[in-house]
Amino acid sequence: MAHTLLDIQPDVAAALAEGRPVVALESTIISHGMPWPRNVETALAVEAEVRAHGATPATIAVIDGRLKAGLAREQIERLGRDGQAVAKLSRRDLPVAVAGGGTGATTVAATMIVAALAGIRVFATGGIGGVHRGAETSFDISADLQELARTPVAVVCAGAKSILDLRLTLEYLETHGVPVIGYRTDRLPAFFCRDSDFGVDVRLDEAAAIARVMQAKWSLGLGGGLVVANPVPQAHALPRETVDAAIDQALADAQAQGLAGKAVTPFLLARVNDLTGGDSLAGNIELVRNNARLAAAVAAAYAELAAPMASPW
Ligand code: PSU
Ligand code: MN
Repeated sequence: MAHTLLDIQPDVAAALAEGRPVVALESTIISHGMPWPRNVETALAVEAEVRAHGATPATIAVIDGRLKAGLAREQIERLGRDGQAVAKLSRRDLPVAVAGGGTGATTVAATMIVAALAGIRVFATGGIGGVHRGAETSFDISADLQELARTPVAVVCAGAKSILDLRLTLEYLETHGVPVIGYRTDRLPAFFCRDSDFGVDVRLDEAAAIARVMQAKWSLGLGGGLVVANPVPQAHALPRETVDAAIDQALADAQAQGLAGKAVTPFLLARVNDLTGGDSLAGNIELVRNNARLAAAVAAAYAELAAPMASPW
C-alpha cells in the first residue's frame, strides 16, 4: 500500500506489484551534479539504460509537494533546465517541501527515503556524499551517510569524489554498519578514478552475490543500506593528477568564499566540472550509465531471490 504523500508512476507500480526489478534514480545529480543540457540527456539515457537491462527506472523528486517515484519527461527537463535554482532536498528538507507544496531535487539520502517508502531496494547514482575534508572543524558530514546507516536500500555508485575525505567516509560507514562492496574490485573507486588508495570491505564479482548480501542483511533484521562501489570503466577514467588539481582548486575557492551547509557540495561539483571541462563530464555520464546497468542486474537478481518459491505443481 503506497504512502498517501507518494505518487508511484503506473509502470513502476506495476513492476513492484508483480515483483519485477525496479531501480531508483536520484535528481540532485540532474539539477546540481551536471550542467544543462547534458544533465537532461543523461537522466533520460540512464532511464533507457535501466530499461534496456530489464528493469523499470523510477527517477525520484518532489513535485508540488508530492513525493514522486517515477517522473514524466517534462518534469526531468524542468529539474535539469532550472539547475542550481532548483531546491536541493535532503532528509531535513523533505517535510518542509511537502508541507509547503514545494518542488525540488532529491539527494542520495532523500532518494533512499522515497525509494524505501515505495518498496524499491536498489538505487543507482554517480557518487555518494560523505565526510568532507576538514570535517573535524566544519562538522560537514553528508546526511547520505546517516541514511545509509538507517534506510534499507542498496546504492550503486562509483564510490565518492575526492572532494571528500574518503578515509573518514569509510570509517563512518564502518561505525554505522554499512557494508561497502567492491564490484569486481578490491579498492574503493574515487568517481573519476578507479582507485582511491583505500580498500573495500569485500569484493563481489556477480550481481547475484550482491543480492544475497542484501537479503542476508535485511533477513537478519540489520536494516540500513549498502554501498555497491562500481569503478568507472577504464576507457573513461581520468588521470589522477588532473582530478586532484581541479579538486584542490575547487576546495580553495569554496574556502575563499566561506561556503557552508548544503551549498558546499553543489559548488564543488560545479567548480570541478568547470575546471576539468568536457573530459570529466563524459566520464561522469559513462560512470552513471555503468552504474545503471549494474543496478538493473542487482535488482533482477534480488527480485529472483525475493520472489515466492515457485510452485512445483
Ligand atoms: N557527489 C557527486 N555528484 C552528486 C552529488 C554528490 O559526485 O550529484 C550529490 C548527491 O545528490 C548527493 C549530494 O546525495 O550531492 C550530497 O550533498 P551533501 O554533501 O550536501 O549532503
Ligand atoms: Mn554538507
